[in-house]
Amino acid sequence: MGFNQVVMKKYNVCVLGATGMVGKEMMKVLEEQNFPVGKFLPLASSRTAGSKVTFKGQDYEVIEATPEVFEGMDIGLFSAGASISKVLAPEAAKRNCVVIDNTSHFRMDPEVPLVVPEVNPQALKRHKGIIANPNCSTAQMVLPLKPIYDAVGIERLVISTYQAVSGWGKEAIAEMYDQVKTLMADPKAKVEAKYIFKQIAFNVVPQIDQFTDNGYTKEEMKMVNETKKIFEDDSINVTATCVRVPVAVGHSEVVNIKTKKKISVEEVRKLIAAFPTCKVLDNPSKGEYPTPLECAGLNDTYVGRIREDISQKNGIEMWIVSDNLRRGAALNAVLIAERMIADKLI
Ligand code: 3JN
Repeated sequence: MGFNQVVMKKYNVCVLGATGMVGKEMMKVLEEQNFPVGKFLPLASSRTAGSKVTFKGQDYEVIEATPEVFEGMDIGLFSAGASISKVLAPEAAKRNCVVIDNTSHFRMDPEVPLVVPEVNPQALKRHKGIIANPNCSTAQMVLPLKPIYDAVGIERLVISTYQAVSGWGKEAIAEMYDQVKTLMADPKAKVEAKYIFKQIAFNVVPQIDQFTDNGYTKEEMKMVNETKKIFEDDSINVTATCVRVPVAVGHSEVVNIKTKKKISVEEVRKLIAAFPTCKVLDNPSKGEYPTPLECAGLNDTYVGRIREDISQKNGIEMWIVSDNLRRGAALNAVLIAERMIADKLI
């Protein structure tokens, strides 16, 4: 896959959060997609500014992000945390640098489009300089749901996620491996849980982000609210339970869908297989279904275990797996930029 423009215009691109996992993935995806980058500027907060990154074989020093650095930049891919985006995204937008923001800060702002380009590209037209990238779990889920929504409508979604530790940053991955190492040496050892809420090695943790007043976590409420916004449909009933599992990269989701009209499993398989960037890997007789280990490093979203829900009318059950750092973050952001260029919105 690559991005070939008819006119070889180049765009000045900055990546804010260049030393983080998603920022690094953004640079990798820009390279792989052959994105028409003119000037490149890796940015970070004062904490990590000064370190070095490599982009397209060239070393760059990471610059501290201040409002002035966005002068002359065309596109800013932001992934340095919600509080940083809150301050710097409007500053960048003011300077005609279109911001594609991977944090939660602007996602539910009615003035800001929340976009998965294969699902709701039309929302980009309303942009005012800032576009929000959905939460990783939402982004990968709405892709295979879209053709089902269009064909038969969706009444309710019951979601259970199995989320990789990389969603919580590189420190969380290190914590998992450290705990595994310690416990392999001494199964009775007490390990410290600093980043994930409880021990993640040989465990699963039903808490991602903080709890809210209704008993759901923030991550769960992100899935509920963002799904409705992306489909522009508040009538979809959504409930979610988000669980951290000891996987490095790749989020998995069980999604139970109650459709408005009946649809067969065969039809669902066909619709998803025909949808861009989705692949069906669903052959129970051969033991074929996706796992996060197999999907890590890949761009597509994989769907398996598609079956009729035997407990209700018009119910479909499926298993959705994707690389959370790519589809859920870096790739989605770059695809938004590509789409905006193709639609002459940048
Ligand atoms: O843990 C995960 O798998 C996803 C985490 C996402 C996340 C973590 C900290 C802050 C977000 C997000 O993208 O919603 C945020 C945030 O921007 O609020």
